[in-house]
Parts: sequence; structure tokens; C-alpha cells
Amino acid sequence: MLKTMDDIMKKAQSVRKRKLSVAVAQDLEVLTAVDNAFKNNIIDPILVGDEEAIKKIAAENNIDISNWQIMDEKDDSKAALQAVKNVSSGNADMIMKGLVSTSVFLKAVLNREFGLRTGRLLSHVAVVENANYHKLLAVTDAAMNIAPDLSAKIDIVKNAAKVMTALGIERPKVAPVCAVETVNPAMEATLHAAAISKMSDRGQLKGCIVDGPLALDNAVSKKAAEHKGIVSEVAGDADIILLPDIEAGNVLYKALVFLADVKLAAIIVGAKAPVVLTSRADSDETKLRSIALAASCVLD
Ligand code: COD
Repeated sequence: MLKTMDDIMKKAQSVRKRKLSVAVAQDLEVLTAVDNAFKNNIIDPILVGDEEAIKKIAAENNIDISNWQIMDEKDDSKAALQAVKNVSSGNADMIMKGLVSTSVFLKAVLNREFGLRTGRLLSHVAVVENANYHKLLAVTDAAMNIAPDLSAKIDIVKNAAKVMTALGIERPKVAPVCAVETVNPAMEATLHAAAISKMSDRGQLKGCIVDGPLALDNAVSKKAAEHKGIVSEVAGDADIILLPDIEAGNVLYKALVFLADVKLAAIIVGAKAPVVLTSRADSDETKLRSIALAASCVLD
């Protein structure tokens, strides 16, 4: 079982080297992360974007891109689509969002003709290493599905469980987190949480254990759960936090990045190939870890 981000880096270095297609690559953090992933033998890049700007940033920051393939495309939407096409045509194994808005990038990923659709739901999974928690923790969905209904949440759970299983966690424990740990008909998220948990009890969700609603404190702290008298296999030991919607997901993600001392990696799963999706404000270290997480989750 992988326990740290270093473990994820090591796993990414131990598997086949991936070809990474980068959409709108003219950004220092993106190029630094790609350079480090290249030097760590995790990927060979194809950079799509404004070639002149890419070369300028690389030259100013001593990043040697002389052996990397560059595809010149100044328009962001076209660059995102070209980066996607590199994967759907089989010329790359995974794709990464660069200096482009998430929705423009995701629309290219979902493109009907050239996109990476599989017929399944695509969703965002962030994996976090935090000194205050005893293991890696996945947070989903902070960036793709805006207001998932019950069936979308079931798919979001399945996607996150696949990621954690790829990291060696046999039956990840899923906490559907709400504002309260009791079912309140006025809070729809608690109804979703209860329904998914019952499906889990009845064996309708394979490969993971779901129990909720839980509040965030009792999902990650046994003490908080005991204090409230909650008896649950998941409470205090969650591997996956399922958030009610993109607002809660994104706020938790940004709170972890900006207010806590965490190491984080983020990808989109459910597509034909792993998608590295970090926020433009994320550091090059987060982007590097995200490339490593994506490489660790490609199933050969
Ligand atoms: N998985 C699979 N297919 C999907 C998904 C998904 N998660 N979302 C949409 N689709 C398919 C639909 O079935 C449909 O066929 C087509 O895509 C268009 O669907 P719409 O009209 O609902 O979606 P779009 O194209 O308007 O937007 C899809 C986005 C993913 C771009 C949208 O949901 C979005 O903007 N999400 C939030 C992105 C964001 O701003 N994140 C900010 C945090 S970083």
C-alpha cells in the first residue's frame, strides 16, 4: 500500500515511461513540473501551445527543451483539442492541463469527435498527504462535476475507489461528507450519502466500503466520531472523502493547498487516459506529483 507522495513518485518511476501531451504549455510551473517528471524518467513530453512563448520561458529558466516535441498553436481551445487528439490518436498516453481554463480544457477532453469519452462519468480526484492524517486521503470532486446527482455520485465514488485501489488500498473506505452526520431530509446531500451507504451495505458497490453521512471531523478523526457516539468502520479512517458538490470540493481543495501543510496530486479519471488536472495557481511540485499519480494509475 502506498502511504506517501514519495511512494507515488517511486511507483511512477517503476512503471513504463509515459508520453505526456501538455495543453497550453507556456507556463513556468508547468514546464518546471514537466522537466522534473522528464528528469525522473516518468514521462517524455509533447508540448502544445505558443512555441515562441514556450521557448522564451524555457530559455530564461534554463529548461532544456531541445529534445522535446513542440506543436505550435497559439489559440487555447485549439491547443487543448490538439493535446487531446495526441492521446486519442495513440501518440500520447496521458494529457495535462497547462495555462488554460478548466472548462475550456475539459470541453476538449469531452469533445464528441476526438475526445477521451468512454461512456462513463469523468470525475476529479485529489490525493493528499497530510502530517495530521495517518494515510493518503482522496478528495472528490473538486473540479469537474458541478452539482452531481445520486447516480453521478455513485460513479464519482467508483472512480475514486479505482484510484485508491491502484495505490494499493484493497477496499477503500469512503465517507460521503455533509454538514451533519445524521440524515436530514432538508439537506439533499445527506439523502445521497445514506442511499450510497445502503447500496454499499447491500453489496451494490463493489471494491469499497461507504458509510455516511459523516461530517468532515468524524470522517477523519476517531476521537471526534467517538465523541458523537458514531459507530462506523469508515469514521476516523476514511480513504476517500466524497463532497456534496463542486463548491464544497473546491473550497476543501483550496483550503488544503493554501492553509494547510499538505502534499497534493490531482487527476481526472474515467476517461480513455489519465488526465492531469491541477489548478493554474498550484505549484510545480503539485503538478509534478499529479503527473506521477496519473502515471501510477495508467493500467497497462
Ligand atoms: N463525464 C462524462 N461526460 C460528461 C461530463 C462528465 N463529468 N460532464 C459533461 N459530460 C458530457 C455530457 O454528457 C454531454 O454529452 C456533454 O459532455 C456536454 O455536457 P454539458 O453541456 O453538461 O457540459 P459542458 O460541456 O457545458 O461542461 C462540461 C464541463 C466539465 C466543462 C462543466 O461541467 C464544467 O465547467 N465543470 C466545472 C469546471 C470548472 O470550472 N472547474 C473549476 C474548478 S478548477
